[in-house]
Amino acid sequence: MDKILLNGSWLLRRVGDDFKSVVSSVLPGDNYSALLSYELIPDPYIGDNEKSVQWVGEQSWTWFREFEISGELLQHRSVYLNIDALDTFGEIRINGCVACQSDNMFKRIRVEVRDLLQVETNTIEIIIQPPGREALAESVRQPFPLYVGGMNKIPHMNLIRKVQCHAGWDWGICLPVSGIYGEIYLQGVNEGRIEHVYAEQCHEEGACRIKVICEIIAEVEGVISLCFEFNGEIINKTENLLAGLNKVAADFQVNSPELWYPAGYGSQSLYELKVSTQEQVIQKRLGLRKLEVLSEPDEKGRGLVFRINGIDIFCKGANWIPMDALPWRQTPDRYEKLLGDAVAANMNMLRVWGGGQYESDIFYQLCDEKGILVWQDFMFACAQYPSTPDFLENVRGEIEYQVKRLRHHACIALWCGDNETIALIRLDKNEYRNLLNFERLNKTLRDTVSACDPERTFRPGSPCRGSDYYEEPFRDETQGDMHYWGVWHGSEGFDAFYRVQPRFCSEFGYQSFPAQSTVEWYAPEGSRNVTSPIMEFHQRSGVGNSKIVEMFSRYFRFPDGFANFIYLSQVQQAMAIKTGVEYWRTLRPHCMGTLYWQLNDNWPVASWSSIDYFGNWKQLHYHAKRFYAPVIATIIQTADAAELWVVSDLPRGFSGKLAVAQYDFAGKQLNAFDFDIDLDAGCSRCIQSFALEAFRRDSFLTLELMGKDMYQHENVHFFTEYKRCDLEVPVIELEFTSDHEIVFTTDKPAFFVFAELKGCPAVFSDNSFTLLPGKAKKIFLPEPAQIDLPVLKEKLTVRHLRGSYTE
Ligand code: BMA
Repeated sequence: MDKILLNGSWLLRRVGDDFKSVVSSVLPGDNYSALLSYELIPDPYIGDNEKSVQWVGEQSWTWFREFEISGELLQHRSVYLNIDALDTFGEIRINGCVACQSDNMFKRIRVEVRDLLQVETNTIEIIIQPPGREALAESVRQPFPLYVGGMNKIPHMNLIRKVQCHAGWDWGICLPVSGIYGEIYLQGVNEGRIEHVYAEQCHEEGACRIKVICEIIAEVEGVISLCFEFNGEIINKTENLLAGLNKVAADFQVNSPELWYPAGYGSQSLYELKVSTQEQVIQKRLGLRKLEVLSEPDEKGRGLVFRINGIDIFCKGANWIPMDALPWRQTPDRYEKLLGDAVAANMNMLRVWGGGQYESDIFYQLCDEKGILVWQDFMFACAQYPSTPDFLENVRGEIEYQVKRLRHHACIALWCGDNETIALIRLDKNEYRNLLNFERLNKTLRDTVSACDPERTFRPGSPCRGSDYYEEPFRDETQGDMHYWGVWHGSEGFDAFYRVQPRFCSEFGYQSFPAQSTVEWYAPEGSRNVTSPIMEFHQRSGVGNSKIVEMFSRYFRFPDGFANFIYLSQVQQAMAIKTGVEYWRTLRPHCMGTLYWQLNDNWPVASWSSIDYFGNWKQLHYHAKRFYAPVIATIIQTADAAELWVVSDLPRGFSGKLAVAQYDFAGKQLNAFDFDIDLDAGCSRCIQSFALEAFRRDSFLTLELMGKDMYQHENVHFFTEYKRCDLEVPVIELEFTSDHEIVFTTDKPAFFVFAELKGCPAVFSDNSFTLLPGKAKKIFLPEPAQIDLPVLKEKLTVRHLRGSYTE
């Protein structure tokens, strides 16, 4: 027996309580989730329960369990304890003796414990201190005050190495959880312990050379036998080890490799890698691809281009935040679903945002499998961070561990220092001191990346102009990545997107409310009004609701009632992001990426997400599927012209037909134009510029793109704000042709037709679409809904724009 898993059932007790108040806590897991499963606290996501559960985060907690070991394990020269993540300030005791202490949840714990163990029954106890108390204590040790930003509810959160949004955010609940995540085990080794396995790739014409590197830590000098297996080839190595860190490498070559591509560009072939000693086996999967991140100066400034296997990728995606504020609920099936939803909306990149967490292995494995490139921030966001020697050393260990853990993943495209911390430097009059403070930490990040993963690019932060300098990061359209918040924080109209031409927009967003059923879940009857205290409690942006309402008044007729308010907020959000993305896609190759803020929620809340906490696709996500499609047609409307554009991200040519038709609101066709389309790989072209005066304002255009290979894309354009259009009242009829197929017909044009299944996060084949008279629309629930037809009919609600107001 070389390895003993300690995951599973532990006992949890509040420090100071007697043994009667023990509950069982399944690890990996957290204290809030354990208490919730015993109904010792109310569900923090409902109503304003968050307020009444803060005490949990203010206490110290002890996890305890017994385990048996055999004499055989103790025969090993070394037995170490592994804990993938301990959140955060913990002391680990084995049989009553302190094994180690922790202060950084982003660092793996590995500690020698053989001398603390005994044959047969042992005890392990992990005591975790309240994070807020530790943060406060840390603040006293700082040489000068650091600006903490406005997002966290717990003071000095920036001083501790814990998920920053555990203390709340402008979309996040404040739940200062404590917990233990990932794998917890004891491992016996005689020769040396494998710390990391990663690989370097060198691509040449028709072949790829792979150097597999195995890092081993030995307690004392010795000899190790290692077996490397890759692509059917086996290399055995016997090496002398010195005490401390050793590296053993094996070289492979794959001729005519099946290359790994991001989604939409080719397949995601993965090669199995296995490295083993007598006691340890490490298995990984490698995607072979040539990754280049280009930011060379050009005539406009400096772009940001991800080139994979020689193809310049237009990065389409969103920002990713932790999937749940309760870590216990971050389960593999939810990762699978959410990442599947990203790919289903034609995304090929996600940015793991710096206020959250380095994700668990399953996230990156799925991104490898699904072809999602990962822009990986390091975990610093919206605050100033310390640069004391202790802090830098702590962070250096964290970055080394995370980079070596993750660097074998084909999906990781970039290491990025932080989210928006540079911007805060100017908020303080001590600009030089703060700049030096920033640079010390950032240099530590950069130096650690170049030592641990020299193959990849490091950028100091997001946004920033380039790898080596950082001034004026937010509004630079000529260089690097940009966070554009003019629409939303800047209260500009959607046309403002047309006045910005980013090289790569890594953040821009617009808020909406979650699905009706989600709102009803957290807001009890009596509070279903957007400005009721509970609804405002589930809106964490102080300006959120007023911005939504104010923008309604610019574009829409005011909605009737609560349900239409929620519905219209989603229409508005979808229109905002669609406007930005479609315009910026026409700018390629000037602009080569759009990642909207944000893909997901970590609790049920009004936010910028396109998928709500329960997995319901908001209307934005259905629009994303269309506006992120590989080939699109769109109208860019200027002061006097309606420009018809087609954009293709395909790595090969595209040919097909584009049918443009003009209708009035009664559904009468006024005009029709047909175009033959022939596009080169990865290009954008203005097909025609129509004089705007040629079009009546009380009409709309439909664009239907049909490729020779059955490819289809549809779009709709209005010439003026929706509120100025006298839409006719449509009568929409539904025919249920099976339990997962519905045919929609209408007598008048209907816009943003949106079907929802109450209480069931079903994803429809299409939604939030335009329905025209004489053109039936068939919608599928992808899997047989497993709902009886009568129940399906009862649970289905259908809304549309004209139905959201009376007149
Ligand atoms: C961005 C993010 C987050 C924030 C969002 C909305 O800049 O980095 O910090 O949640 O804005 O305000």
